[in-house]
Amino acid sequence: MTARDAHWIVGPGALGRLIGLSLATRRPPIAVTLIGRRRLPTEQALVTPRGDTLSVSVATATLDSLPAQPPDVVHLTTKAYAAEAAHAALAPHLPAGTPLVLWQNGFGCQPRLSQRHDGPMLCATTTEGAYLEDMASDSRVVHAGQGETLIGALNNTLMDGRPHSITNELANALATTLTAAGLPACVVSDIRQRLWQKLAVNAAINPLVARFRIRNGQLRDRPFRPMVEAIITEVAAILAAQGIAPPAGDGREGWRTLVWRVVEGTADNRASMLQDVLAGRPTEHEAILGPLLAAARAHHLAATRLAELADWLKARELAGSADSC
Ligand code: KPL
Repeated sequence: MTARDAHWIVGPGALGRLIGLSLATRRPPIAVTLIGRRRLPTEQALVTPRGDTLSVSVATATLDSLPAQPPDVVHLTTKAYAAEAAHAALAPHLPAGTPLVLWQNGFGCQPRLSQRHDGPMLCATTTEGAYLEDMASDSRVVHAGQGETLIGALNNTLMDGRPHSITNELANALATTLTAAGLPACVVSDIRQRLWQKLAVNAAINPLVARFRIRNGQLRDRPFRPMVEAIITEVAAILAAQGIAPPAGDGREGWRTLVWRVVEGTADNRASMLQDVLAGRPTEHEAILGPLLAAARAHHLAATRLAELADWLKARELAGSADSC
């Protein structure tokens, strides 16, 4: 990956726009094309965490009318439930060997796309905070909180166990590029673990705050605190059976520390799933709760609380309304 590479951002929601506009404002700037279902304005604005507004000109396109010039790297930044359809629409137009970076939450589409994509594939998980402002003009993203991005390959070894040099080189180059664009990134050798760790946090926070329409910090109070604790108990047992450890500490205590730290750090946030529910959009429940429930079934473990929340989120979607409480 070089400074002259062309990056396609497919699924330019808040995160995609943050990545695209950060790359495009880098010096020297990187060629970025934002590709969505509808064409976005080419004049975009990025509000930095310090409150400065940067004006950015980028190319834009749609999945139905892609640029003639192929990309050097594709970032798939759609919601998890839309990733596979977007990849299917895109794949016939990509030269074999085009690198793909998946930015989805949860652990659903990543293993499936790693089987399907004809080229090196990286996964990224990020704690950068961003939201779209001024939805009517569709041209302004706010970089609300500085975070950290971890990048790695799901299948990082060759048949003989040696590290795959292309994905390693690519991961290092991408981490350097993102860091230089103001999005600090590191390469990790255990991205599968990292994706599951983020999934565990999302499973303990997102469905509850979406169900009860509360900010993350309200989970610290009754009646929600015992609900979070009960979910952590289920998640800890499932992840122990899956061989996934918390980032620090052991077992249930390690997961408790992680979840409550994130609740504390994001106390004022409206979590992404709550935002989806309030806007009447589908949620990422399949990608976040689906893998946990499948693992619980496989290991014959109880997951009553997780299943109840998944049922509520599914029912809400079937009813086609944001108000089916
Ligand atoms: O990742 C998040 C989300 O909103 O999806 C958390 C960590 C829950 C912060 O709100």
